[in-house]
Amino acid sequence: MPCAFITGAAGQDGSYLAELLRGKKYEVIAPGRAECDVTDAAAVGRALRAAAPDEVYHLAAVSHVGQAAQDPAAMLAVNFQGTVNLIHGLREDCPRARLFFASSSEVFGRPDQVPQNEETPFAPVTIYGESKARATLAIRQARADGLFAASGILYNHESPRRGEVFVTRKICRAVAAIKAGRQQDLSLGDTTARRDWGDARDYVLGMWLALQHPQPEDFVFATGELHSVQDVVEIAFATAQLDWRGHVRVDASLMRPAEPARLVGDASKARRLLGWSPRASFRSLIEEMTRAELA
Ligand code: G4F
Repeated sequence: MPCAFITGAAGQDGSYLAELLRGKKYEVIAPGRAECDVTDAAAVGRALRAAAPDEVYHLAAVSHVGQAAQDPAAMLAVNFQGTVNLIHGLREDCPRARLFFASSSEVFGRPDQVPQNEETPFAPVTIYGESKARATLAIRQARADGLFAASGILYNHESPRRGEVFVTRKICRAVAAIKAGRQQDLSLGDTTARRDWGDARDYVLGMWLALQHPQPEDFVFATGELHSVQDVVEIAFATAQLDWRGHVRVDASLMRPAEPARLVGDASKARRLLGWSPRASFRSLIEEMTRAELA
């Protein structure tokens, strides 16, 4: 039975990935933050020695871009230093294990190249993007040093398990609350902002496929489609048979000072080498998320 070690298993991606791997008859070791704080190098080493995993999925991160404003040092510590600690622990204790790192489209910032691929230069415009860019470079270095270390450059990916701070889930939850008469208004930041939104369940399959590939590489996982926050609003309200007009307010305090732009991915390398493609459509994903909240 292969053994997989997942950091950040309590999150949306970690929970779906653990289910996928258990379905494939893996033993899944999913330490909580208390058992394996990735910022504590000694704790990471102990956890890896005890688990002796075949595959490591490093998903633990401070993942909400807005959290950087509250504590940028913590974001860098978890997202960058945590990755360095994991690489070091693997090199010392499990050098044959395969490592997957969950990188982000935010590494590209506001790129001129559209869509982006694995060769697009990193130029982050947020602390979050910077933390992920630095960690992705550390993964590339570890690969050059002989570790099997792969990165998935993940574009936004959502599901009914998405955290409530992210805009898709925020909108779907608010629609259900408005439908039930518990809420009147939904305040949003920039509703013209556009993202490449996919389904988290497709993306965790990509993570697993990246580690089954004979070589460790970087892979973009994306749908290649851009949609606006306003598109999410219109689909979610329509799913609940509500008119969004009269409910949605734009609140300037929710606008982001440094907003990435034009983040749309070209996943043709993952399609070609891994046979990966996103199965879910944007519309069906937002409808499913809204129905889950209504239920
Ligand atoms: O849902 P979001 O907060 O996700 P964001 O910032 O794009 O980050 C997500 O995707 C990244 C990949 O590109 C990941 F690396 C990261 O970990 C995370 O998963 O915001 C999406 C868009 C943004 O343009 C934001 O400005 O929605 C816009 N937005 C407009 N009003 C809002 C709101 N976002 C939030 N969270 N809340 C609003 O009221």
